[in-house]
Amino acid sequence: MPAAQSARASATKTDDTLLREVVEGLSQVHKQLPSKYFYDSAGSRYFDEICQLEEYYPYRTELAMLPGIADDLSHLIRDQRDVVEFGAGSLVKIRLLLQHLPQIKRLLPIDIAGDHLREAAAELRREFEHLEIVPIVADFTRQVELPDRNKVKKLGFFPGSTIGNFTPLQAVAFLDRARRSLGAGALLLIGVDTKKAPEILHRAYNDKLGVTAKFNRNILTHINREAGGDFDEDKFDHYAFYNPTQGRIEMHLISREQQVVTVEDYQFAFSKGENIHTENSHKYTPEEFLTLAAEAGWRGVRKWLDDEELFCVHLLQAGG
Ligand code: AVI
Repeated sequence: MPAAQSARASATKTDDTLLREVVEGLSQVHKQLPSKYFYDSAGSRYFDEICQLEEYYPYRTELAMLPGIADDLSHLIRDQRDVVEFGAGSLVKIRLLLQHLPQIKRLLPIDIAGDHLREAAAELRREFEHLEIVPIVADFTRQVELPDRNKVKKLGFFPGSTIGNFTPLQAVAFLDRARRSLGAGALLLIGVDTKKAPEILHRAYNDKLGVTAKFNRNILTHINREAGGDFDEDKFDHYAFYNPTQGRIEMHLISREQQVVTVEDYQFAFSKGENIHTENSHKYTPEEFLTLAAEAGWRGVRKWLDDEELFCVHLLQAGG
């Protein structure tokens, strides 16, 4: 099963935080909701389904690239390293690296969803008996203290182009924190979705089966449950498009009618056609991404693109 991996980065910490962030987002002139709230258990299942869709190329493209990349890494990385996966989820992609990198003796997977992470780690232990696995239950978007930071060098792993769900400013901040967490001499292997023909992007976020639409609307049901809301999913349409000026897919929910929605003690009025901005998914040319990474103190060592240049995996080294 593919993982609803890293994107569940900083899912619900406390209901208070969720309520505060939801109220803040819906109080803006242009209403918005944090995309991390897609990932309750139904949302994680929808995301797993998205990864299996014919139209959603990022997951399968990166997955197909990883064995070759791992093979190259086995020549590039000679020293012993801990691997640190950010937003590890079900630990699906890491297997493809571990199979080719026997010099990796320890894995530090970071994820906010503790039970899920511990189960996935137990399963992985059965497959890779030589491997020490130390699950770290934490919000990887914050600074995370890693064991033996300056004793054993680290290889960070951040697949899936989850970096694209941050704004460019947030992406630089994340990359900067990751560099400091990983310590001196760190490497980071990171998957980044590329800029491409808008039709390909449009299809990927407007699939025929309507799974992405369900995924998008489910954020409302999640909010109803966790923050005492009364959203009716059926009164909102999924709308996703590529914004070439910003270089990103934007996902929105559009109110089908004039309505008032209650969340706890707060009321939010929607006019017919009004939108809630639920997600950005930024796309970067390899050059644009390397410029961004450089701002956070990383330099590019090597990059891998698939034949159709749909997806790029970068190997970065700490210290510009
Ligand atoms: C998790 N993240 C990289 C996905 C993306 O493509 O931005 C989330 C997603 N949203 C709609 N489909 C998939």
